Amino acid sequence: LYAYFPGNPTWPSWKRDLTYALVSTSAVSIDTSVLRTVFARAFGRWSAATTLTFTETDSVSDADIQIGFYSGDHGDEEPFDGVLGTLAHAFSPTDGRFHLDAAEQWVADGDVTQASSNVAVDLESVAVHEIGHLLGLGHSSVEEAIMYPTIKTKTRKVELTSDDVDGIQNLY
Ligand code: TQI
Ligand code: ZN
Ligand code: ZN
Repeated sequence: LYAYFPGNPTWPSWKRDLTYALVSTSAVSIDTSVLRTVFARAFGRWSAATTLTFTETDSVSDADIQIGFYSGDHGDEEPFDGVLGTLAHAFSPTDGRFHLDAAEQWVADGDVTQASSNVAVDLESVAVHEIGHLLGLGHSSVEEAIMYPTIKTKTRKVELTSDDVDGIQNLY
């Protein structure tokens, strides 16, 4: 079953059209255009299940959600840890911070299940999970769910399950 954060924080009911900005991508070797496509696809999976919309903006200060790649200590209380371990984190509504560990071997297009490296991580899979947190979902007990708390490396898991959909539809 899906879960929420303590107190069930959500984006307010007057804000159903959310914006996001890519604020720090220089620490990762993926083209910005490719990153844009991957994040747009990940947000699209949640907008398809709700009345929420997500639009990329160039104005970082106006963006509801700020996405960036960082390594090690990066100014919050949760430093990244190098290859594997923590891959990314996002904060509950309405914080909007979504950070990814620049030390991971992110796969943004290709097929992660065919990667020669054992530490390749599928960017879209992690993004779909972290967007769930940004919107107010905690971790699910359903192993197939996007919001389940573990994922195997070299796995692509991007389709919302009925558990994820029930969870988000009961919030929005
Ligand atoms: N990052 C953890 C996660 O997103 C960070 C975290 C732990 C967290 N507890 C939390 C975030 C509670 C919000 C609320 O779950 S992670 C997965 C998964 C991670 C893990 O790097 O371990 C994914 C990031 F679920 F697959 F294991 C993305 Cl998809
Ligand atoms: Zn962070
Ligand atoms: Zn999580």
